[in-house]
Amino acid sequence: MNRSEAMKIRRSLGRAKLGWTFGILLMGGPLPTAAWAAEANYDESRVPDYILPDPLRKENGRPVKSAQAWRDQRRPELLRLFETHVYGRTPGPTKRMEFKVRSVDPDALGGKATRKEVTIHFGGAPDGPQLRLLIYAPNGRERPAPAFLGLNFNGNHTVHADPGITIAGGGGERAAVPDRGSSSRRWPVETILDRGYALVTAWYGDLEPDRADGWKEGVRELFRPNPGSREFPPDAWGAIGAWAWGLSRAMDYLETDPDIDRDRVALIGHSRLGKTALWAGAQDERFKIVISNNSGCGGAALSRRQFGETVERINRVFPHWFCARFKEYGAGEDRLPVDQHQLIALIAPRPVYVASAAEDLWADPRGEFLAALAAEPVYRLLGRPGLGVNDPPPLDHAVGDFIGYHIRAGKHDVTDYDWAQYLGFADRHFGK
Ligand code: GTR
Repeated sequence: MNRSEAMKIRRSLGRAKLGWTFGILLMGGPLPTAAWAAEANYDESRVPDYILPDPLRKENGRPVKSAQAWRDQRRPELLRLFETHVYGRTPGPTKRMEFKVRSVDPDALGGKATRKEVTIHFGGAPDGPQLRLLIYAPNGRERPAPAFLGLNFNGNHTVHADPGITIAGGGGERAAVPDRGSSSRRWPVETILDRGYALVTAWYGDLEPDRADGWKEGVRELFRPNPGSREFPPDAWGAIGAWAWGLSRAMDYLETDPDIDRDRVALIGHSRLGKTALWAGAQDERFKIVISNNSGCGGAALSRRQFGETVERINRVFPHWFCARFKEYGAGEDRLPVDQHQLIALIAPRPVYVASAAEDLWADPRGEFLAALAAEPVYRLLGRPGLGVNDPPPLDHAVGDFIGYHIRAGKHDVTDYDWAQYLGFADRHFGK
């Protein structure tokens, strides 16, 4: 992206900022008060000047001008840059993988759905790492169902109070096993089913516990030439890579499930799992829609803006999420050979949805919008209309075609409003 384009984007967002701030003040919502939030920059005038790397052009190279050149050259090149500098390299499918259907209830949720629990075993050992999928497929349909697939934070039994769900998985960073249905507010299972979609979910901690030494117990260990060692090459994958890899393995299973339409699987993730969904969707083209809910730094937000959470801070607090080399950029985002708009562009021409929340300044809503906007040239090259606007929309007003965007009133969360937009977006793109 050249300087004038970058400046244009910045100017248009400069105007929008006023509207958002105004909205937040009107709602009287609390701004983040924790110490970490206080040290972060939330002042738009202190956002440094920056130039975004061009999604269509290698530094000092010629711009890619055809869909074929994008596909054959630029796309693989960008993927490699994200592997080398941000998320680390993802290995292939797996050494030995086995699907075991644990339970099927064709009469779940009062007859609305068929509930299935399927365990994917990795590495050939029954007590090795495994991913436990919970699947609800709508009943009374004639064809395989399109599906939403997303990892959950606290265990499958937290997405719905359904007593038939096996209690499995803990609470991520929390120790105690949370109650049944305790995250159900974020998973409108009945609504999803009523709209004709299946829901597939799994606890992210099955793939790797979310803590600095979680690698010892997760899938990354299966692939290391030196298991147990604390030495990681600079481009060895981090936990986000491992979680994303698990989503692809879930997809491997879904391709074999007769209840699921493998050509209409939408990937969804919130926050760190939104970062994960974007990285999984960038790598694996079997995901036909990718949805990032409040994914922020290392997700949909531009790193170069250093607004809210920064590369320095995310690497310090979550050293296990990214590859070791990413830590070099905490002291200089402008040296990063990529920025997050290029991650969004890697999903093109497939539909992608980026959602922000007005009070979630930590995730830099404006940086998320800007990244979506700056991914547009790739969609355009591939003949797909993107956002269709140059300025962020008002609160609670969804925009876009192949790139969807909204900024919802309220906090960092997944709400019914968010889901209503995602269901509409999927209806439109899956031709329902
Ligand atoms: C925060 C982190 C964010 C976001 C969030 C979440 O602590 O700084 O990047 O990922 O957690 O996942 O809930």
